Amino acid sequence: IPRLFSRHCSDTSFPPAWRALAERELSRSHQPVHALCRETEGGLHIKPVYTARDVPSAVAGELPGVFPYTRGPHATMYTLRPWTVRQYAGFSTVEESNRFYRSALAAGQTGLSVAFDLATHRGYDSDHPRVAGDVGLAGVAIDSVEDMKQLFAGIPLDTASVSMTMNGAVLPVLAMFIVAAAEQGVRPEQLNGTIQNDILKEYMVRNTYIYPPRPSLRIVSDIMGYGAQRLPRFNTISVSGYHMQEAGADATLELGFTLADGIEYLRCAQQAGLEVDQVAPRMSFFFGIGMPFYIEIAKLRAARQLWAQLVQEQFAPRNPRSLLLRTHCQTSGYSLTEQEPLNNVVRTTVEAMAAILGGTQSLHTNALDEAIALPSEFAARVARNTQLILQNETGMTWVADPLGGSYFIESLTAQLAQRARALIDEVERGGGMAEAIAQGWPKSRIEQVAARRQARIDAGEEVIVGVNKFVAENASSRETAATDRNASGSGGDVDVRAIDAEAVRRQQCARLEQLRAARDATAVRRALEQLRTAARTSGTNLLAASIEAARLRCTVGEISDALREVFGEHVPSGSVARGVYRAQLERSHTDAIPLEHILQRVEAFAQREGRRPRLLVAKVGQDGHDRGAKAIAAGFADLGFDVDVGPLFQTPEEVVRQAIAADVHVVGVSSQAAGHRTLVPELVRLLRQSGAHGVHVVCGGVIPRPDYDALYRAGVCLIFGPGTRIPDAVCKVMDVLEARPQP
Ligand code: SCD
Repeated sequence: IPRLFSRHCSDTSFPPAWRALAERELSRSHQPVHALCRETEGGLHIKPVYTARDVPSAVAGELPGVFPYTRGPHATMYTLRPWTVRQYAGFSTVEESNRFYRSALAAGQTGLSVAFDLATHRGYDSDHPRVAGDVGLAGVAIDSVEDMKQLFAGIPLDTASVSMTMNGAVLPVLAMFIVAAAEQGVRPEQLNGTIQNDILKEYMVRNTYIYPPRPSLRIVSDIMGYGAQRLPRFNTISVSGYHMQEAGADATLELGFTLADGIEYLRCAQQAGLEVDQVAPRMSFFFGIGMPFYIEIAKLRAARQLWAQLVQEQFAPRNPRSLLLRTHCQTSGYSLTEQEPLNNVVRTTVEAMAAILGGTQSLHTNALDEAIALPSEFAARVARNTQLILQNETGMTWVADPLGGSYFIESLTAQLAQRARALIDEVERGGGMAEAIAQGWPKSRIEQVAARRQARIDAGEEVIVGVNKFVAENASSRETAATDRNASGSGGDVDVRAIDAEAVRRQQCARLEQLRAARDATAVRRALEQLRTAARTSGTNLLAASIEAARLRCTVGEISDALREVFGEHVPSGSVARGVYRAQLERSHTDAIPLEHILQRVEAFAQREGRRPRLLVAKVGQDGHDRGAKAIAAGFADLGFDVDVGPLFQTPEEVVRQAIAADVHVVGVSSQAAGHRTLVPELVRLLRQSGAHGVHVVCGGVIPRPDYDALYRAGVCLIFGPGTRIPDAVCKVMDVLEARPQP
């Protein structure tokens, strides 16, 4: 949190006795007491001391398990049952992931959480040409019920609590889960777990959508409707703020937009003829927990309070369970650094403590190597043990809401609730969250905050230990050029998990072939036709139709394609937050960045070449994580480049076509999901084949050091790891451009 002088600290903000003492202590540094007040980037005001006068009067009577549930959804909280240790995992094949889940449960994990690969997320079978670089990489590949059965082999689905993060291809995946359970002898009524099924935030930040918003919202309410009838123990939606935080949202934006999404889903369910008490008790939430410790604790408390009040006001439920906000939390991936990865254990522990003190129901703690690659077995064990230590060794479970009544935490909770409420009111006045998303303003507000924060980090105003301050002496430059490839960064000293993506894809393709040969082709055709008919007409539940299709061994791709034919596909519009990054840098007045020099260098290039250096920021494969790409685009544009931002989910051929059409100097590929290994070499090859020899390819994102050599050999000229300052990246790219022969 930056320390800023806050105009909101008035003379009456402090008790006179404290003020006198503070003034005496400050006299040596000639500072006023106001200098100790802070205003966070998100606009929260933090004073150096709090007293009973700062606590809203209503707080005194609040109890855990009692409206408005600020202090927790249950009266006894962890004293009766601690939070669920639920680590999000999934990689390569179903056999590998199944082995991992079983060993995690044996080692103390209490819930499962499945990560699917990007091909599955986007509703493609593993043999589809668009997903050649994505199968089995950022999660497990699922093509059919047979895969799903294997994923849970030996795991009894009537007792295991399973969360599945799926939004785009939510129908086939949930259907296959229900069928796999049935073939284990478990009825839908016995299933307990959660499906994410939160499509609104996909359009805003996460990008694993398939269909346009309207039919997607129908899918959400069909799933809630089916759940109300058949899945009494299953949470049919997990309304997620986590991804907003990862995309750059501050606490107020995350809280406000997430709860506004929740309200929109309840309205959707109501419009589909469901009662609030049929769906709200099985809605759950999901928040990200970053490093601002107190703010994150207050955020969870404010979330429960606001949700209970909003649902009470707008839907007047009869069942008090409809008012409970129950949540999963995940520590922040964005807060992790490639440099000195062991520091990440400390960061994750602090974040986990905030989630626990905030009263989460379920928790994922990130692995120390997640800024570098998919978690290794070792890193996953440390992450799990972090929770087990907190749960078993510290006494953190002894008391319900241990910070309840803290002057500061109660005051901060009230402040956050008030700010988020103002944002929710703004959304509601504009017609609700679906309308706001259609207009695009929540996304651009998050992107602006992200660009400003990137500038503050680049200027060293926000400290990240080992990255922009207290850098280890032996740490090399993070931007490693092809000519400097022996430099080993400090991120290189942990083993990373490598996945043989080609082998996974071959195995999945062989399985698909077998499946298609063995099933009843006529029944499959009929089931897919029924699904299309259900999609065309309202009133037939799409999950019920998908379950029948899954039972007959239709694949994820086939079910998704049947719906694509009727619903079409969502086409996102690209945006870049221009001007924000540079304005923040200028405000920072930092000597660390030679802003004028960089601008002059770019200008000189433009004079010489007759046009500005032009960069195409590209995302290849099904990797929709675009915070890095957006930050790069905003920063380069503000430092003088002409910047094109390519659409998401491109094939290498499509990127090459756009690069040539726009006549760019540089293609910058941002990779967060390991697709770079196959897709980037292919991209360079196609560029060369097209005769575009002068176009340079640079890469950035989560790229493990062991991959660097192969990328350089393939023709990539620069690789930028996490933590790279944008001005440094601009200078490196300018070095390359200036070294070219003059036109
Ligand atoms: C618990 N219970 C209590 C109690 N504590 N009852 C009385 N007194 C107490 N003190 C009861 C609950 O009511 C419930 O029973 C049961 O015990 C289980 O507790 P729970 O609190 O519901 O816990 P859990 O089953 O773990 O469910 C937690 C959530 C659930 C509700 C939050 O939705 C969940 O697990 N979500 C996880 C989502 C997830 O993993 N997402 C990963 C996302 P009843 O049920 O009978 O009431 C990953 C992701 O997106 C990563 C990023 C990316 O990919 O982009």
